[in-house]
Amino acid sequence: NAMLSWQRTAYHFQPEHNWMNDPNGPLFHKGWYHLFYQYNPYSAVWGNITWGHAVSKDLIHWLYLPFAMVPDHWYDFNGVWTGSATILPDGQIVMLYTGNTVDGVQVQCLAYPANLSDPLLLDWIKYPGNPVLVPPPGIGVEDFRDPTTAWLSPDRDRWRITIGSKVNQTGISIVYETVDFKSYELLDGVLHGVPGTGMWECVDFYPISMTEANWRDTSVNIRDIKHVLKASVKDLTSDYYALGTYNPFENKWTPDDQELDVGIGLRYDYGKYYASKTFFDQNKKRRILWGWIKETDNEADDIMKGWASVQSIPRTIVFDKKTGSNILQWPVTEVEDLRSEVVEFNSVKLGPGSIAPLEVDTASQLDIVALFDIDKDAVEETVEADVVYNCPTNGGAANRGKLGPFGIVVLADETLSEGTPIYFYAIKGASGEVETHFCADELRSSKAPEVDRVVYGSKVPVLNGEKYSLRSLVDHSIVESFAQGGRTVITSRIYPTKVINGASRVFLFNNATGVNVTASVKIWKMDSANIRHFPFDRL
Ligand code: DQQ
Repeated sequence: NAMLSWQRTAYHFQPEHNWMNDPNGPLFHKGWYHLFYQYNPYSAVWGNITWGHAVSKDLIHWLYLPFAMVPDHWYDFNGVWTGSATILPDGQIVMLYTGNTVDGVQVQCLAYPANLSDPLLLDWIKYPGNPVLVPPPGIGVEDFRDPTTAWLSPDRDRWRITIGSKVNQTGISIVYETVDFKSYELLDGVLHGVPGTGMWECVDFYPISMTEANWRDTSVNIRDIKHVLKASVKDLTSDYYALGTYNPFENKWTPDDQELDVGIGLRYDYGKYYASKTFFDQNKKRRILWGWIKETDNEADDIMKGWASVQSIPRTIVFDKKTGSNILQWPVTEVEDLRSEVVEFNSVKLGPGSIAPLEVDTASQLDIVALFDIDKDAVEETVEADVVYNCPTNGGAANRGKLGPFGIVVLADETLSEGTPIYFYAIKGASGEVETHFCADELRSSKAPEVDRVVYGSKVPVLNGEKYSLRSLVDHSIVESFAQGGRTVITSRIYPTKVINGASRVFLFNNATGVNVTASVKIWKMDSANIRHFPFDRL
């Protein structure tokens, strides 16, 4: 089936065959970036969870390695589940992961590389004393998983980790202290909890510098630092984060803004994105975020394709100094090495209700950067009654307002019978304030019968003097879109039926009724990444 094979991505990481989910234990060691991932060796649906393993020099081109860990002990017989790596000051690598036991109990297990001098870290030893942690009193045996990277206690003589759980419907993160990663002490209270959010999976906890672009390792805790707490909220299948302050003496993290707490406030990504994990890249002094992007077609198609899921392009994370209230996510600069031919469209005028095709051939692998200016006088004169806008429920790009929507349409066919608009929608309330939303509309993305077709999105801060700016990475069935330098991000899985290689189109549009828009766009064709098996025979 040509359509199904067209959907395979060209520069996003995915295994050759079968099912993949969460990224696990990312780390940099002796010149190589390592990615481990939840993997089913036998089929394109979830099960038999094993740790897949791949390495890269640049986070873009990858070499598949043999499995790092398989479910072969009583304590992980039902799955070698998600875990994280910690690099100790002496260079040792500690891997903690969740084992799902023969009886379906979630326990934490320790593993380490057999040979640290091997840059590929091919062999992993499971600690003979596993499991190192079992669910504590009061915690359900199926609600105790996904240990984080460890950070140092204030005296720097003990390590701390946190593990996601829930009590009734309150999502929580539990903290343990350890010296040797073999025996642990449960700390009083919880790092944080939010009522009503349910089970917290894949908790992540790390410092973010408010002043420096360069990153700090996970253990730093000084004044110009905030801490990010992220939970993958199972009931909402979404990754929520919040900025806050960590008090290590009290074992407490407090959000900056109660109303933007974990699970009720900001999301890393307003599209399809889950079970993410960061690591500190000591090679380039930056924090990098990985995330799992699930299919939104149906299981039968996944089985026919023979694969399911991709990983996002790794993103750097920094604090947004301008707003002070969010992080910025941006594709690692290495992805720009895949850019080849570029086409530029400068100052394209888009009157209300207009659409302009952009001459780009083979539009299925692209890096698009677009800037939009809207007519200031028209904005001044616009008075809207107090409009409430919400991307998912306001009818997508066909719904016209005075100041939006305007943006791009990707993965479209010539006649626009299929296409996915990525756009801004500005509204001016009675107060005079302009509020902007960033959305991705899948309603007409595919004529296939059984795929999700939703509108994603959320608000995005657009500050005085800023243009509206977006960047979209298009790679066959995935589009990752970043607004205002990465303040709001949306990942879409799209399954066009009309677009076969070479025939896909990009359009600019302005569907606002009351404003002229001027657009400037740069579009790079993206080469395919080299993702293949490690050539052991040539060693
Ligand atoms: N996936 C893993 C769990 C984790 C979940 C199992 C999140 O450890 O909680 O494959 O997607």
